[in-house]
Amino acid sequence: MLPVIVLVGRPNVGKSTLFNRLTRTRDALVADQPGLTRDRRYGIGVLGSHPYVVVDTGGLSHHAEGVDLLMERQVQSAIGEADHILFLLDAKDGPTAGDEAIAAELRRTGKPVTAVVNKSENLDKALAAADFYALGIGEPAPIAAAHGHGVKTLIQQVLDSLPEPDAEPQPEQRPGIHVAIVGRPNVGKSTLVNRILGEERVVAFDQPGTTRDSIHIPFERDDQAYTLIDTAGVRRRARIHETVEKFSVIKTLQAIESAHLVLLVLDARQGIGEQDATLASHILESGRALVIAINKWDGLDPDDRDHIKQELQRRLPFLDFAEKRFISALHGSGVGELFSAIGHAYRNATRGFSTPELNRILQALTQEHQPPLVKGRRIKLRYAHQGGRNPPLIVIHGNQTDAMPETYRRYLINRFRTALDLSGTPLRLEFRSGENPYAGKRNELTPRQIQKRQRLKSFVKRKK
Ligand SMILES: Nc1nc2c(ncn2[C@@H]2O[C@H](COP(=O)(O)OP(=O)(O)OP(=O)(O)O)[C@@H](O)[C@H]2O)c(=O)[nH]1
Ligand SMILES: [Mg+2]
Repeated sequence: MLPVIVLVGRPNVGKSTLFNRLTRTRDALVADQPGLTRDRRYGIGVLGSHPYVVVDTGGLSHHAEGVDLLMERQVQSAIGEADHILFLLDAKDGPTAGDEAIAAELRRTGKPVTAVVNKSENLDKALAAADFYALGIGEPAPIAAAHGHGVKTLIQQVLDSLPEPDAEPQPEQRPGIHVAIVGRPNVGKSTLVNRILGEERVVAFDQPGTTRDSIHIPFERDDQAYTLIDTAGVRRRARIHETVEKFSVIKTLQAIESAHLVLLVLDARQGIGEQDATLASHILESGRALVIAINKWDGLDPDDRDHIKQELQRRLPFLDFAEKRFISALHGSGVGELFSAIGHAYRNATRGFSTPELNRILQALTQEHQPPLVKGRRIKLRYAHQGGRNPPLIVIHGNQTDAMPETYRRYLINRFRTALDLSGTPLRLEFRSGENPYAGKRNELTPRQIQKRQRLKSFVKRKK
């Protein structure tokens, strides 16, 4: 499970500035998608290869100060789910009465807290920090969120201070395709999980330890192993009807992150709301393969069905890569088709592409539509190869690729997707300029050609 770092502090101390800095790399991957709404309060940050959840508790509480701010229900629930709290302070203001009130409350939570002294860029860092010792939170860490000073060190210290995860089996060790079932409360997640498991052999599963833990349930279907990651909370198998779910964005983010594939459940009777769009944005940022289940399809009249299909197109255009299945979790209709879509999406997400195939496509696409001119010089795209799986990543080497406009990138993504018949998974492109490892002396050989040549060379040597 990803560790959770929660940012708290008076208004205007720089929580959102720090949040944006920590989550920015992720955003960049899905830049400028039309229709994408981003919930700016929850995000994923990455330090080295260690992802973590960040929560910005500000923004809601524009008039609240001190303890009032911490009394907000959303702030309290974030603090409840935190592994570590960063208590932001303003170096220019020095400690205020509001800060002291928050400090006293935070000490009471018993959670690990670091006092973070922001806006320290033009100050003597040690002196700026010293002012805040009196809050009794321990040694304050000076940073300047707007400039990035001290931020990496701070996060490194926080991550290092977290207790080692338990010896329980890590999610990676559980068998098969890991499917996270996510959706806002009462879309029918629990009913769907019961439907799926009611029909299949359940091996065994863990009970959640804390409110934010999901349940991992291994099972098999048509000789394929799966692990369901159920975010809906504790259920009884016998009880088909849902009770009120304890919904947690943090739990959902963690489930998405630990899954190979996400099953997003929507409610055909409620339409697509703000919370659905926010979850959809998080899924897109994660890069996971995706199947969308539109639930409660039973008994809808044709007009309503048309309406929801249009809504999908209008509200979630950035998820058009995902396969959609219309189901009734209650009656079980469409659940079989759901699994064929899951299998299909997973296979596509983990497929390997040959370098010659990618280069053939790249050549055809750049011939059909040349990359644009930048300051009178044309962007050149020379060579493509696969850089990763789930999501598939295609790395394209060329010149001036930093200036690549979003429209041309989208053209390439869409057409690569069609050419590779790649539904069910996002596709990422990465451009690299001036570092084509196969360019120059070697005259743009593919890795395979290089390998062949080397083999030939050593063969010739041995003959001598
Ligand atoms: N000088 C300086 N200004 C900063 C720094 N970090 C943030 N600021 C500025 O402080 C102001 C408030 O920053 P925000 O990030 O919006 O603060 P916040 O804590 O999210 O505020 P609320 O959401 O209203 O509680 C903005 O004008 C920022 O540009 C910093 O490191 N140095
Ligand atoms: Mg803010």
